[in-house]
Amino acid sequence: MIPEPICAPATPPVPSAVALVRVSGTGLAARLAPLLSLPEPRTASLRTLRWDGFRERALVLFFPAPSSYTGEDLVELQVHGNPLLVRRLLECLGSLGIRLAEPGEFTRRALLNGKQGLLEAEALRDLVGAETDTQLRLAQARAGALPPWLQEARQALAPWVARAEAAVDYGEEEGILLDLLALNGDLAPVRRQFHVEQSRARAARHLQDGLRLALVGRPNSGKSTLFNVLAGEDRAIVTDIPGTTRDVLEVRCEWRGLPLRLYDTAGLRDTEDPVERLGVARVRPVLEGADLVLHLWPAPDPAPDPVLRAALAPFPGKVLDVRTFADLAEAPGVAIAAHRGNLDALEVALRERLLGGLAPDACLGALASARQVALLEDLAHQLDLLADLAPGGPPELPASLLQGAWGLLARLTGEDRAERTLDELFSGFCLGK
Ligand SMILES: Nc1nc2c(ncn2[C@@H]2O[C@H](COP(=O)(O)OP(=O)(O)OP(=O)(O)O)[C@@H](O)[C@H]2O)c(=O)[nH]1
Ligand SMILES: [Mg+2]
Repeated sequence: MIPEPICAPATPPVPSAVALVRVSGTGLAARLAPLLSLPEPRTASLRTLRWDGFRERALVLFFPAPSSYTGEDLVELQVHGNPLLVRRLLECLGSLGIRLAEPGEFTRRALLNGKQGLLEAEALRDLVGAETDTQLRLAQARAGALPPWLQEARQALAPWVARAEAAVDYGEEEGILLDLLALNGDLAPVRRQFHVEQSRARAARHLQDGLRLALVGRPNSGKSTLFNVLAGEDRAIVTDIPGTTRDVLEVRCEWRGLPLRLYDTAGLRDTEDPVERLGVARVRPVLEGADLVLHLWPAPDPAPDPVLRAALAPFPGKVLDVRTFADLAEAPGVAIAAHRGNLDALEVALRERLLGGLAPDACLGALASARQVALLEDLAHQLDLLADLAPGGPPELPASLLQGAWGLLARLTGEDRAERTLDELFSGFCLGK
């Protein structure tokens, strides 16, 4: 069945110099004939579009199938950037039997027509959504073809999947055995690579999402000062009056190559002030959502505040003690003086805790979406189970592990074309992509 032709604005609906409308489908020359005659392929040409009493000069580009983004005929119309004009033009296209595209439908067609792989399409979604330099670089590094290590894994696995299947099906009659030692020897480099990629992917995933850091501490422990220095702007009010911050403030920023989502909170303490109490009550959900809770504990304080200790007790794995006011006293561990820009210890600690010690650049090209990271974890686990099998057993178990790994690999690269994966992916796209 030939898919219906689709159209969509590729630029946002705000007044601007130029708006771009894309059309994709089969046989667009005939379909668009009432509106315009298509120019030479890949040559920008001026055309006057006439419909319903409108008369619009448009710059037109035509990419005939299959050499286009979608693999179908693709036409791009550049018109004046007036949202009303674009709406009327889309209505005119509708009257020619060209319907409005769903979000991501152009890319979906590119995928189905083999113009793009699933990993590429996911990188594209992340590229469009990137908010910091590091996120942009990460998405761009993933935008190419299948990573070589995935191709190598596929090549290494393929013959063993076939051999294991043969051993299960014909083992007894034909005497075909599965040599588990040779198998695991052969797959050892793949397994090692999976482990490397796993750490890279976990770190890349954090960078992709932005590291969620909650700043907590007793009143006047320097939370807002640190918040402002990391954000690179004076967002939070800083005073020497305890209880200055009463609400949760959020800022997204990039600090030393680390995309951060920072949450400044009210100092946790028992207080009679009703406004401050409300602020304290709002801290808990922030703690629950954070990747890491920075517990600011002024270096001159001999012990942390007991109210705070109790509040942080339910989150043992994700609290990092940060000693502030390190200019006033010595303290072990991560010690900083934010108002002097002395933050190196914090940078090291964040990389260690959240990126497994990797530098952001070391994550370039790594898998990064939640879907990809989850599949990679399963894949690595499958090969680990295989490596742990004792030799001499029946071939069914290794065969099913190999089959499992093979299936996961196909899901990861999108070869299995699962509709659910595609629906999930494209729901995150914007119109006209
Ligand atoms: N000497 C020194 N002073 C600091 C440091 N960090 C913050 N201060 C000062 O300590 C005071 C309190 O800082 P804030 O950042 O407002 O502290 P806070 O934890 O946000 O306080 P609340 O919002 O009231 O809970 C301000 O006068 C800051 O200038 C530091 O590392 N060294
Ligand atoms: Mg504050």
